[in-house]
Amino acid sequence: MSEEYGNIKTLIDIMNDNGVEFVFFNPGIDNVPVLETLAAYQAQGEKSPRSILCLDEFVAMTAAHGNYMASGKPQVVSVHSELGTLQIGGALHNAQWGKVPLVFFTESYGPPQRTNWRGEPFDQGTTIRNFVKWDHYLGADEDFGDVFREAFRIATTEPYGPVYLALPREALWSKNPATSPGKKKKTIKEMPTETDTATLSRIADMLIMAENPLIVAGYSGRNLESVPSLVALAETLGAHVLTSDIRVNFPNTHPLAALLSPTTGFGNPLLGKADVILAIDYDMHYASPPSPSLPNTKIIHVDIDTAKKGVPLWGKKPDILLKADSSQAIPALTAIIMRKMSAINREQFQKRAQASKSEHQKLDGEWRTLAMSHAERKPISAHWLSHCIDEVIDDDTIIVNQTISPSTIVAHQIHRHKPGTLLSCAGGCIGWASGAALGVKLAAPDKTVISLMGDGAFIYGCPEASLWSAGLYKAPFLAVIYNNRGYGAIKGLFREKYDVENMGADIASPPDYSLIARANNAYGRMVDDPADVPKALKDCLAMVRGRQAAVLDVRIDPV
Ligand SMILES: Cc1ncc(C[n+]2csc(CCOP(=O)(O)OP(=O)(O)O)c2C)c(N)n1
Repeated sequence: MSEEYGNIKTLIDIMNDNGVEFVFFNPGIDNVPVLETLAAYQAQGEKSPRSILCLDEFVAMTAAHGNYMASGKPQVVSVHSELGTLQIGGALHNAQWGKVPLVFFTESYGPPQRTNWRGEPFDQGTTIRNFVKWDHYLGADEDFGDVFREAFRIATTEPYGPVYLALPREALWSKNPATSPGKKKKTIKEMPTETDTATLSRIADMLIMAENPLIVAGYSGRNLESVPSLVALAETLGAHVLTSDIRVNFPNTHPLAALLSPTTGFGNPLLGKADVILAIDYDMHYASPPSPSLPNTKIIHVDIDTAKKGVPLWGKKPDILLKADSSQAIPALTAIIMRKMSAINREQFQKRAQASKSEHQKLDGEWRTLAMSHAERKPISAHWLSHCIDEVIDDDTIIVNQTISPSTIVAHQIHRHKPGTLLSCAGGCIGWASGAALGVKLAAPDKTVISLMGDGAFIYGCPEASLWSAGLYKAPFLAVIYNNRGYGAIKGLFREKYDVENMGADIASPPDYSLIARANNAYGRMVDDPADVPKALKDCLAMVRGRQAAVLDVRIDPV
């Protein structure tokens, strides 16, 4: 056991206290003591997180993001100074939007007297300040353990988010003895947010009175028990639920799940019909509202994050804003509604639910019929590919999804009802799915993990780095590429908004992605015939179950 690095031993104690299981890292010179000490702990079977080498920092951050989504546990990322920090890039934006409780640290870089172009002292934290909850440079007079404990406290206080520490070399290489547990400052645990029953009672009244209530859920499914409790709330009210694809918030197989028709354009028409919208844990980030609500629609917003950093909700303020932990608020609200509603209400809500059931069956059938009608269509359609994936997966398979232009198709053709079996990226940085799948598989080794992405996303995601780590750490996943040979979403936008047909954004003569897989000890396959898709998927999954990662490059219809 390396006795020398006292601060690192303190750090390992703190990570153990916080339930950290992995340190996703890429080395610099100054995190060597961390890596060496972790290796020594592991060699001696002492409790410590496992270090996971990622050959690109983007993958380290993304794997941590995926690991949190599947495990719910705090994460640690360690990379080289400002250079590793810059390489993390957009993965940090994704972790911020994904509210990932994460501590990442680097050594500080360059001589202390270094300045920026304004002559100000160089401040490494400015590189990432817009994307974290807190950043800190460890000063000479500060206690290493105190600062790390504070970092974890901030990251794991709701709403969760990433924090960043820049550490001087002397702190990482310090040979002072570890801070003894007796000297440890206590972490202040915040009391859980108590649900405000008076406000819930007002919400219940508003929902009972509503003609067309609509529930919109963003990330409530991060608490797995919230899925059945949201089902109970929706069934009590006979209300539709429109869910984001970030998580399984509500099963898309449930008769009250608000489906689109395959022929409808962007935005769910139910948003324009609802007289009361109950938004739960919902961020509307830079995307514009899917469709405007009625001017008199009442909006109720229940969220652990009510500040929303100035992000508006459909451009209007909610009529009721309740800061609450949705895993407590949802069942509490259902109980109040059940107590308050009359026999007439009950009958009316049941009728509403019944009408939704036949509508749901009709719409679901339309999607299926459309997919089946594409069974022989060339090039392969995204409907057919998604339908084939739906046919081959089991209830426990975890879909890690960052499809862009086919996202609505994926959301309707792939059926997910079990909590935790669909994970998507809340942020906008493309390239998330492969690294996230690596992190998910490390958190859920017994589950089949399938990541879905476009060809653009596959390349942004540093496929060599994620496949390599998947091989080394026996964390195999299947990556399915919806290969439309270009940046479909951007092309679609230009076509629709500016009538530009050719903007030169085709990835014409695409790389052979199956060879990238093979170069990294993964199984690679390319399909361009719709008849081959089911068998290719099965073969890839057989390889994954045999503990080898796989990439299926599906040449789909360019949009
Ligand atoms: C890192 C990054 N670069 C650029 C963009 C802008 N962008 C948004 S969608 C998109 C196209 C992505 O292509 P692909 O993953 O193949 O999906 P497709 O649109 O073809 O379905 C791009 C380039 C982004 N969001 N993130």
